[in-house]
Amino acid sequence: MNLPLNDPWWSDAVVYQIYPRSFSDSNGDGYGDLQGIISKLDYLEDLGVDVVWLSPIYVSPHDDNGYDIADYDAVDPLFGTMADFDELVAGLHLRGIKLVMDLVVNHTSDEHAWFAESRDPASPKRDWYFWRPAREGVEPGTPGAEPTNWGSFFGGSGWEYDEASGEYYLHLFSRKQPDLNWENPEVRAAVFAMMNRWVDRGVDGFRMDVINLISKTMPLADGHLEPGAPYSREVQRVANGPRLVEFLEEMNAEVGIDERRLFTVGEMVLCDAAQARTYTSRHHPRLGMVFTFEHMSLDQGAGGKFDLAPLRLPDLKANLAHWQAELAESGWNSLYFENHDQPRVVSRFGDDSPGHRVAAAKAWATVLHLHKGTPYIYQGEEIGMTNAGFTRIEQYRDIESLNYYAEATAAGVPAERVLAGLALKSRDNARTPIPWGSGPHGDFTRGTPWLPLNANADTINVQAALAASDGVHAHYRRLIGLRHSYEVIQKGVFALLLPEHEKLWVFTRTLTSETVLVVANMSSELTSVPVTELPDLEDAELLLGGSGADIQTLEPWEARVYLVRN
Ligand code: TEU
Repeated sequence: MNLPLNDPWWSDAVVYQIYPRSFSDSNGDGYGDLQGIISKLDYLEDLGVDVVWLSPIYVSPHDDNGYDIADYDAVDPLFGTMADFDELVAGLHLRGIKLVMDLVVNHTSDEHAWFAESRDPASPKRDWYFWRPAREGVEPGTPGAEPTNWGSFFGGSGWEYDEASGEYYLHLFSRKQPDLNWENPEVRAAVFAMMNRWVDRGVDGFRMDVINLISKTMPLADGHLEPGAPYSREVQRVANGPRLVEFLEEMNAEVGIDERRLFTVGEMVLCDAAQARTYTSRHHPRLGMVFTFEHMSLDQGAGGKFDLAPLRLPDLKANLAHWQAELAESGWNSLYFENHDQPRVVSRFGDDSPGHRVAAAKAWATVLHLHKGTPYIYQGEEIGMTNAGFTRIEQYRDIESLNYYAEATAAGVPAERVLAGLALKSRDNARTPIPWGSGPHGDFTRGTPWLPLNANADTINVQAALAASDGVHAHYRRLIGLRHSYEVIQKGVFALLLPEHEKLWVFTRTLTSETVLVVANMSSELTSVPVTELPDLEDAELLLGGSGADIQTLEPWEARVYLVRN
């Protein structure tokens, strides 16, 4: 069914992501939980967000912090009970906030009952996963015997040998995350039925984990191998497989995504803007929007995310502008700099030194939130939280970080270099618990936090942020208010100015007779503005930032938003 051409309800919405284990702990076990979230609902309402995206709370052995699900229909006792969940839904809805659940269906946990059954070659569920014999002519279980040469996203081979049956199963992520075989219609039916149960329970949509990996190019075959590399990184060839659109359309129909006006966002590794347009076009809606990775890879070299490269501002501006243009007429953008997999933006692209942190966090927020699309705030971003500042491998918990450390140091990379990469890029940078106040462990828990808090939690915490009338938190409230109030911010046509400028990020949004102009100094130096190249600001109204007086020179990280009525 096609969506009517009127705007979907999320076209003026702002989303807030909660990573439950790090949000707020109510019972003192060191892990955040559902009652902890419930205790902060007034905080979310006051911030003004419209949607909460909740990272996984399902039963899980937590090999990948809940992205390895053992039971899709039950709440992990670590987080609470189904009654707590119902209370959370009711509390959010009472405040006019919608709830979007994480949907992780490219893979399950190896402890899921489906996989347990599937281990038996005679089971009708054998085909629910990708079981394959060893490579022909190679002794099963020996090096090189994997059915294909694919590597896993978390290091090592993408295949795990199962001695009992003498076959291998595919896992694009950890060996405890076996990939589901979406070619099998029973798998799809089981997933759609599960989604329907959650919708019936009151959830308003889904954030779909690595959803463009569900259709794989069959038959599974070797990928290109770089000289000297043990495994192929061309696991990419399994993204955007030939049946992806078909599977998404079937899901849409079976779950009633359009009829029930459900919010959907598909996380898509290796998806370009043209593909995103076909997935999010409002004439053939398969998804509400897509999470791209392109802008998140501009500060890395050919060696992957831990191969650090400096960000060139013109590249980042160009990438966002490209997505704005590609999805301008048909399709819809998501807007994000942070999530539970990415480092803190103020440390990564900004300046987290005490003199610049607040202004830099506000500048990054301003440019993101003034683009066209749906902005996402990741918990803690709204108080300008910084990277974790870990210096020892013992401080990390993330499976990707630990595997990378083990592999890289074994391959002879000096530990200091590996730690330097992790300090900038590890996923744990985003996962440190939220400091609510300046008490022990930032008032996150009465017990011992599962991951250490940032060392700066005594100064960078929610209590301090709420007290600062011109701080990062107040700034986010204003940005959310602007999106709710101005149609030009929701719908205005985007245009990038001064694309090659190394420090200034300047763009306009235009709708009929109104133009919004954003001028931001994305650097820690005073920067002069070539005013003759900007729209005339004589009668402009300053909506946000600065004193409005002199725009010839911008302070470090000063960002201004003007409204010009033509
Ligand atoms: O992430 C998908 C993904 O490919 C990357 O973001 C990955 O986390 C890593 O950063 C690659 O370097 C999603 C989830 O967001 C992530 O937390 C899960 O670990 C992953 O899928 C598997 O479910």
